[in-house]
Amino acid sequence: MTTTQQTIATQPIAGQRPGTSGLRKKVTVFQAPGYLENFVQAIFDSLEGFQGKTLVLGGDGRYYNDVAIQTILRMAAANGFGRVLVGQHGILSTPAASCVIRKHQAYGGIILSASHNPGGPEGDFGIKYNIGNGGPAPEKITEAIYANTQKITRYLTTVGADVNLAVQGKSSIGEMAVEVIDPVADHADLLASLFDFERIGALLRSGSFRICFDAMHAVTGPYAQEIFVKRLGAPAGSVINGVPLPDFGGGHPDPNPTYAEELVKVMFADTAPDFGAASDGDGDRNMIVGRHFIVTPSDSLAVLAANAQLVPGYANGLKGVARSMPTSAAADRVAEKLGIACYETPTGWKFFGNLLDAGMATLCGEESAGTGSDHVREKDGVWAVLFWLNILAVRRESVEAILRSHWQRFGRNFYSRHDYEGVDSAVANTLMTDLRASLAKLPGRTINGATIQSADDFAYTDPVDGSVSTAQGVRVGFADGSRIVFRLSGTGTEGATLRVYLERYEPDASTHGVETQQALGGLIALAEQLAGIRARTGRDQPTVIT
Ligand code: VG1
Ligand code: CO
Repeated sequence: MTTTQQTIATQPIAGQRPGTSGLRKKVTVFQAPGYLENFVQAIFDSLEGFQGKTLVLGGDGRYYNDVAIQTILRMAAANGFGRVLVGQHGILSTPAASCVIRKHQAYGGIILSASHNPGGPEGDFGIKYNIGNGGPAPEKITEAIYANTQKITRYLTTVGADVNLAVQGKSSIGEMAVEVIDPVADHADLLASLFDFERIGALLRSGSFRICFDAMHAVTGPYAQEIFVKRLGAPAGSVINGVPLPDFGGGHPDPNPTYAEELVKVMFADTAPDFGAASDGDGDRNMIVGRHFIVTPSDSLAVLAANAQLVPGYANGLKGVARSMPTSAAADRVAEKLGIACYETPTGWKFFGNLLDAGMATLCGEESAGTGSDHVREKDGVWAVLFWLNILAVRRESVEAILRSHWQRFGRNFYSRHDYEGVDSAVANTLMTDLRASLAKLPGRTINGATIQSADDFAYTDPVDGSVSTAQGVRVGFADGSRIVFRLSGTGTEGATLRVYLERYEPDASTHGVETQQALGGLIALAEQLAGIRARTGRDQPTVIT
């Protein structure tokens, strides 16, 4: 292909600081001239020694994915990459991209996704950079990228025809090779090496155990089809909303009881299947539902850790577990029984990378429905579903029975997250500033009969490289071990989202059946007293409760 390299003059664009997981903005913002190009060039300018090396490229298939991929291919060629591995149709789920980076020893990868945020021309778009271990770039790199966006003067690109992404195969842009790869195969093979596909397949084909996987018209459709239907033999109707659409069918691809309404309906019907699951826009989250029973993500992590020895890939035991700070301590209790370490990190998968690389943790999880292991360096939705299916195939008990016996053994961490979405940014920031200012005076105070034992703004020192991350969320701990955490989302694109995380430990099995919001009623009232959410935001209830 004939190509001409071009250097295009540009100017810094404000607001290109990556958040919890990459840069996320409205599609219309990304469509502005130079917006995507500036950020991509800022990524390349923050890297060293990639000349001639391999870049992995793909996204969740949302609106603008196809346009952005062609732009990035041209820029990668002009910047001197030797080869790009790009998913067919521009598709790669986030965990699959991580898998491909690792398997093909790429220099790094660019993933196009705004994950659980809605898509379409009026929706969101996102981009993030992953390093050679397959995981999200650490803060040191994301901050360097941001610094570059503030001083950028030019970007490099090439002029030439688009690469045909519809068919797998090799082509080139100038000196750079382009390989359009099967987006599913590498990831499916890796998962097949970890789980007992024979046993899971036998269960799914038995006719006495039915599953429903809701791909929410997002990226996991093809992965679920290949793995659950083709390789494991589940009946075709086991995957619903399996065709990826640029606008996710108008839905909100966030697998929680509010947005995965259709799955919840199926799983609470009289004729409900035995097991239900959903994943998000880019395939890294998972929601696990039993018959008439929703599993909270924090409990799910704890159950996986407690049953890991039943799964071939983890039968030799876990090196440790790690959870994000706002995730419940259910996993800590399992780790304690297993005699392994449990690490507490800030929100966002990038903080697990060092622990996984150093062999300090095997399983990681977040309360936001992310679970994963050292098989890749991202959370992995289909992996979590297979882990559950493997446990179910061995134990042959219902999801609910497994949870109830888990609580009996370890006690129950009642847990809920209340999100207030689209709050005025200034109001949300003042709320957090005021909370932070009140922290020093809180310990020792008694409110509504509850004594505050500790109060701080979570700071994390990475045990591997010593890097420090501050202001990661306000924590208020009570004398009975209960906890409230307040933080602002770093993935939203409209105003601010206030997240309030509530947790109470209950050892007494006779009260484990109490409805969660009721069990947390006292804490919900305390959160209101501490932060004044109603008066400040004008909201009398959260937008989403998970
Ligand atoms: C949210 C979740 C966090 C997760 C992040 C990316 O971040 O709380 O646990 O790692 O999304 O997930 P925040 O800053 O909005 O709370 V994904 O699946 O959207 O890439
Ligand atoms: Co996601």
